[in-house]
Amino acid sequence: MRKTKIEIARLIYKPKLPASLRQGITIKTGAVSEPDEDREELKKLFPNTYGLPLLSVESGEEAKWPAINVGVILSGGQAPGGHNVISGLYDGLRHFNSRSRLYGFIGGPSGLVDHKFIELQHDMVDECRNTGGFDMIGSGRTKLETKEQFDSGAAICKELGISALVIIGGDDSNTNACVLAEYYAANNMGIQVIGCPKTIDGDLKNEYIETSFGFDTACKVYSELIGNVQRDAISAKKYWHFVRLMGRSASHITLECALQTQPNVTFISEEIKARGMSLDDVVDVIVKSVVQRGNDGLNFGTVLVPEGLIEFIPEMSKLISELNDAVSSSEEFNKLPTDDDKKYYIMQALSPESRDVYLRLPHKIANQLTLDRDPHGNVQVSLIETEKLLIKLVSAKLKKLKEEGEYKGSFNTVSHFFGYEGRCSYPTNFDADYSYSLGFTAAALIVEGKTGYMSNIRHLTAPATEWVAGGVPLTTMMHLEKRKGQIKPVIEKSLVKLDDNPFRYYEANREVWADSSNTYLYPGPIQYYGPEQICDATTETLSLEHPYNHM
Ligand code: FBP
Repeated sequence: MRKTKIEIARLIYKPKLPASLRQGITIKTGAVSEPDEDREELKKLFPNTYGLPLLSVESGEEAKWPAINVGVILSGGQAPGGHNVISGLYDGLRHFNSRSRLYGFIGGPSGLVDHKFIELQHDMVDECRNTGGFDMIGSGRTKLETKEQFDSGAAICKELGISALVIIGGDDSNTNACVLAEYYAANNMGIQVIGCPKTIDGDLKNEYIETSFGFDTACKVYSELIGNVQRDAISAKKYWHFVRLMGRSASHITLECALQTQPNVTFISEEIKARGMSLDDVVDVIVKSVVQRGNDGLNFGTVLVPEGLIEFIPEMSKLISELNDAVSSSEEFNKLPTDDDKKYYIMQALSPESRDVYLRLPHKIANQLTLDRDPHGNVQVSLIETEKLLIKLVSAKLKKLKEEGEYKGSFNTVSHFFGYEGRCSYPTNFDADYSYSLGFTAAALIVEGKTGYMSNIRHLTAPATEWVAGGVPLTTMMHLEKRKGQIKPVIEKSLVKLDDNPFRYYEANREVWADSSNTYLYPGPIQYYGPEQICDATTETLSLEHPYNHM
């Protein structure tokens, strides 16, 4: 089959591993670790996997490790590096015992439940090394949470002689991995479960996990595009570009792209919520920059909008929740014959404040809020074109300011949504090395008989040879949270913290980025070959959170 030059080159790239994983290994047991909160409740819920020690994988003697059959599952949205976790796991298992076998469950967690699998052979793994995408075995969003699913999984594991599962996913999938590990341990089913931190959103991180794989690559792809758009804007001098960026709820991607490109205006949803900003306040931030720049003759600029913004604006989140209550389970609503009837019904159901917000929304957005709903009947927030909503509202304000003689510029806009463009890119060297190391570490944890752990690599801003491999008990990252009205044990989703270095850097600089100074940065495309300081550098976020001073 025909391949591009970059694909051919990437297939033979050898991902870098921490020095400790190169030969024999030994697992060093650290302190017993416990979650920060809800200890008693979690101890009761996870009696077999609670209170395990932190582990580090260190260099050791070559030994005779057992041959093991392992199953691997990709869960949730694509993230660059998924294939490398699998190739690292495959190579790791065979490094420890060449008779070990690896099965891939097809189409995500449902593959385990429905017994759809494939044995991964050497040539299949070789075909996918350092490539983007999850097409090797596919992914899915089925949640593993019921006893029937767990038992069905155990049955196929028994049939194939599988004694360990690796689940590659985000916070929810690793929460499920934790529950599965406990269930198999409690019932002596002889199946270990190990998780790996995946998601472009960057919201699976904590005291133990520095970042998820995929975030580095996705942010670099988006930042290249934003930089290119900025260069076009400053060349043509006639458009304001509004860019909505993926990231279901946390704004890590948007913050990282802002740090890489220095656009005129950036919104961080977590700040909007913390400051209780209204839709009007948000619009005013853009208007201020547009007016200042326009009056200085600069009728162009860039605005970054996180995908989840709308749900973090208090009045919008109230409106969305009232809409969900009003329409999600209402048969009466579903039977109404016309869109106008539906709108009338909604108007009656809303509180006066939410009705007011709803009435001020442009027609198309109001429709997206009420008529486009998911299978549960809830508003599909991710489909809302927030960037277009902001353009409309900003235009209306500028028109008024122009009439009052306070604004002399012109306001022409182009809107973008960058999301899928970044999820399947060839992983950067960082993501290729990191995800391969995560897979290899998972193999080490498995051959050493561990279960209920997340594969973990630390000191990620150091050169890869100095990275530290290990395992964190999944229960250590758990806490209790209300989900759909019920208290559940979950791994906490990490939102942008307003007192951490990345946000503080952005906050300290944003006024200059917004004014007429034109401080754009142009990161350019991802580099795979060349000087290490360019090719292996990771994100601004990670560098600001974990400055390299480990040795
Ligand atoms: P994960 O949390 O599963 O990694 O997915 C992240 C993400 O890419 C979000 O950024 C985005 O909101 C969502 O998936 C899109 O989902 P879908 O693939 O179903 O369109």
